[in-house]
Amino acid sequence: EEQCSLLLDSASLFPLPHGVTFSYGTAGFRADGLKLSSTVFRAGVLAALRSLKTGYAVGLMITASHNPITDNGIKIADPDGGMMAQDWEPFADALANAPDPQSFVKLVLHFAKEENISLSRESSAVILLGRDTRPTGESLLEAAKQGIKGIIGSVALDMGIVTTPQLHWMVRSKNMGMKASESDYFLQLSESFRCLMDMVPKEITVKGNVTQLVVDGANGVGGDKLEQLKTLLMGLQIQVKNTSKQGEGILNEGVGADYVQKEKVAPRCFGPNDIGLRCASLDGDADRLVYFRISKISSSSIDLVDGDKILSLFALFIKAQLHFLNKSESVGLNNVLPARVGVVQTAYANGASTDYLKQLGLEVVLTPTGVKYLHKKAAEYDIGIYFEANGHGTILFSEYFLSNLQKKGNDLASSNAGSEPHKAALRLLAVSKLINQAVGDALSGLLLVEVVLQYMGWSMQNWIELYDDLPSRQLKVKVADRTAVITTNAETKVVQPFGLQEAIDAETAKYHRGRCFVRPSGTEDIIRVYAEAFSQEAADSLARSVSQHVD
Ligand code: 16G
Ligand code: ZN
Repeated sequence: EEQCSLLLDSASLFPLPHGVTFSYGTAGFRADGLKLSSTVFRAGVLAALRSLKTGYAVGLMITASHNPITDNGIKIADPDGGMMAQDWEPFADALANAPDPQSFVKLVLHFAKEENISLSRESSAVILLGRDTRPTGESLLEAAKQGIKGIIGSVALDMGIVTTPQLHWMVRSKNMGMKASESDYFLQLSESFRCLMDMVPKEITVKGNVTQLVVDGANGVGGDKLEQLKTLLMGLQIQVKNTSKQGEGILNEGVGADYVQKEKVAPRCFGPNDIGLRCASLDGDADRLVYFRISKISSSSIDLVDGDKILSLFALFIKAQLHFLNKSESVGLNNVLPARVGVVQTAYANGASTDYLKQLGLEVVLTPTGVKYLHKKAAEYDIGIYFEANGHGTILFSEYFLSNLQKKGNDLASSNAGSEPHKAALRLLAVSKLINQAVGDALSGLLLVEVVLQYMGWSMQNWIELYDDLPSRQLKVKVADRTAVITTNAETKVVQPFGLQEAIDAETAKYHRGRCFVRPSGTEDIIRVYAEAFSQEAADSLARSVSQHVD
């Protein structure tokens, strides 16, 4: 009764805007920030229910990532720090689109009953709130708090302005009974980074300006956080540009990882002074990371090091450590710690990267686009490394493997301290603390890249030359109804409309090393076309001709 009238009253304060349909989509609700109050309020209620259902804290992040500054969005982090379980998405959609307060409350009560969620005074939900730097963030945060308050006994903990991965990390850490503040996050990253740096072999001579890095903060939250983090780091000189300080520029406008990766150009505020340097770019909420180098020939063109190449660098490093760890002459065969390593990519992964990873002897699997799919797959392995070409990714370690690794590390510390296997165990343990276990994290990813480059003694050039990307082209096609295109096999094959896949196959067959797929975007009202071939002209032409079949 009391619960019912409380919800009804507060829901009335956040009327649904006219003519918009909300969909939880690939990465939460996204829309014009001024039209999102009702959605965010309702997501607050949803988060409280999710916390009640699971018995743990959940997260609520207000961000629209790499999208324009006027957009905003909201997504829920589950107790393990990952994305909200997919089986709750239909309910999220229903809640967000309930036409009036009455039907909204009815839905909530019905769902709570169905899911056995008790809405009594005794139960209490905990929700960690975070937002990025968008101007609509502050008022949307209030709407979220109202939604949380709408469920009796719920507590909102405001984490302030944070990166998306920081919030996911906090949720995970809190639920694991660990310290979970921002300074704990910085401490964990900087300490595990230092531990890895201390174990960089001394004999390795570093070629080129290996400790110098210039970072594009996308005029978002990531640049500012990196400025804070870098004061705790030794052995690395980081210059941050586009930090969102007054007057520097606008969030995601001509800057950021999405822009750099899709347009293959340098972000704003990068120029002749940066030619040849190792540069990195974060996206607006710092869950994506790409590297690039401004070419010596023309400052408008860059050598891009995308998520695939970051993944390849990490895979190489992990593989080397596992090799040292299991060197039979030093540990005895029965002492080998087997690890099932899996690499997870999407259809957007450059074909050259997939070839490279397979040639390393790694198991490579594809999933549909979207972190929720990659993450889930990667979690099936002892060590699962996943990356989208756009720069979102991380390395997951299973609890089982980590506890064995810890044991093995302890054994080696007493029997063989300072040996290669011992160091390898310590390195892997440090990586598991440095790299975000909840979600892809540009800041922790950046630190791992930097330490691995130093470990290998690699310059930017060495990394770029790991393999040559096949030329590719991405196009968008506006269609009346994007849901008309249905795909299968991790989005590599079209099943509907009938005949489209045959047309794609026929076009693709015309090109040496041709590969092409189309899929409906999960974030925009368009169909995306991706094509790859032996030359840029061929990739362009393949993408163009397939686009005409989609239209
Ligand atoms: C979202 C996803 C990203 C994916 C992109 C695809 C998360 C956290 N983010 O940004 O992983 O690559 O959508 O967008 O899942 P699209 O469906 O429009 O191509
Ligand atoms: Zn993002």
